[in-house]
Amino acid sequence: MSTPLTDADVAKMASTVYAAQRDGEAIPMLTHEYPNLDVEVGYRVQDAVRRLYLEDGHRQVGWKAGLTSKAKMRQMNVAEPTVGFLTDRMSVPEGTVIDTSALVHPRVECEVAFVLKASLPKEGCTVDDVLAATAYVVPAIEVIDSRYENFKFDLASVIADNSSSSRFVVGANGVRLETIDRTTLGVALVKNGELLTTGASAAVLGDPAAAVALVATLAGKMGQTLEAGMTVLSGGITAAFAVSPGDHVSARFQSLGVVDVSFR
Ligand code: OOG
Ligand code: MG
Repeated sequence: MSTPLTDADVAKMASTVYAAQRDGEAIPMLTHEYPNLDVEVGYRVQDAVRRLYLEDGHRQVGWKAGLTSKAKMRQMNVAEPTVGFLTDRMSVPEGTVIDTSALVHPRVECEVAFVLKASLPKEGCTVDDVLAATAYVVPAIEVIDSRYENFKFDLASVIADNSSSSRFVVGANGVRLETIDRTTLGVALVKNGELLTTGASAAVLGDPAAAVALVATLAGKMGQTLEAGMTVLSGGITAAFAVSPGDHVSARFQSLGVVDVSFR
């Protein structure tokens, strides 16, 4: 029988993940060394990683949903949505050229980002709660970067790695939810002028606001609250695409406008 994981194991896993994120170095999947790592312990590791960021002077600016669309679940072979935290230094202003040498194997995905004007309930958060608490939505590109070798992971390992959070860029124009149909927003993801894929916001749990409600509930289980002023990424609408130095990517959203990012 294998022994249960201890607080010391959680702390050790968190410092391994934190160092890999900081240095942009690939590590073996945590479940190789810790076969007992499950979703519950994965979130304890993620929470410990979050605390290491805060201790190092980073500021939390939001949360994200992961694996909320079939396209993402299929691509990563993981069948359950996850949550992750976003910090000030993950937030990249539009127009910045992201240095890929600081990352392991970055990929881009297009998402609808919600900016909150009120906090969300930690338990039983509903779509109506999300609608009432949202100041506006913005088009976003998330740059994900699994720290695991070959971008391969299982559910518990990706949760421990903060759901592959790395960088994110939001567009300049905030749009009020009342003025759009948030479930039928079309999006075209373009790299170097070539269309990579298209999608619609309904791909995210039928309604990206439902993903935000789920994030509130999952973060709530870690004792955390989605607060006013925070940005919440609702999850990739399509599969994610690898990027290399020299690439330029735009996500062109119906009703929300365009968001761009480049890589060096
Ligand atoms: C996990 C993170 C997924 C999303 O939007 O689905 C994610 C991964 O695919 O590496 O951010
Ligand atoms: Mg994402």
